[in-house]
Amino acid sequence: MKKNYRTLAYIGLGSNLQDPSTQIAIALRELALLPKSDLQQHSGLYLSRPMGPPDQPVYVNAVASIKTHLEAEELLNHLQSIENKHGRERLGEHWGPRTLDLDILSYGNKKINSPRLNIPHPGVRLREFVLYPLQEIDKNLIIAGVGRVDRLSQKCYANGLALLEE
Ligand code: A4P
Ligand code: MG
Repeated sequence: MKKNYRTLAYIGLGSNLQDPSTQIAIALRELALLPKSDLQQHSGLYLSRPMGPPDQPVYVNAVASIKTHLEAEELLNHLQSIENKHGRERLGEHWGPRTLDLDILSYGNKKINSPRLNIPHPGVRLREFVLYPLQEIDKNLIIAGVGRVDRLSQKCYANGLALLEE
């Protein structure tokens, strides 16, 4: 029998190379074209200080929500092929610069710890460039096993995070 329930998933987008705002704007259009999925909402674009090596350009970050019939691993495959289309190179530097990074922040209420996936994403509770945009699109959001996004963002230093004008 065909499965007809859909999972609400949140995706984090980040870029700090090759015109980051355009990379994110294009990626949002690509998320809207994912198979078996509907884009629900996306946040504005935020300028954020690099987490990790400081000698890299500032980031543009955003988040989006989708409703999807894709399994989490299938969704990851699609997100990685979008990253690759944006010329993503993996040069081995931990938290180094990138044209496009797409992370699955949460996938319904599921907890997944597999060799390819950690869900909820372990960085959610600590990252201003994830929590503030999540709060923008859903101030009542609770991420299972992580907590209420409004409370977490209150506790999270904004670190100069700035919403970009349209
Ligand atoms: N993986 C496991 N769980 C997930 C998940 N929930 N979503 C695995 C996506 N991927 C997940 O990712 C490495 C592997 O993580 C994947 O193959 C997948 O199987 P990657 O994209 O190749 O490498 P990465 O992104 O460099 O690794 P990492 O440690 O996940 O980095 P993050 O957490 O993505 O952070 N500063 C600012 N201001 N803004 C940013 O967006 N991003 C990073 C990268 C560093 N500094 C930043 C930002
Ligand atoms: Mg990543």
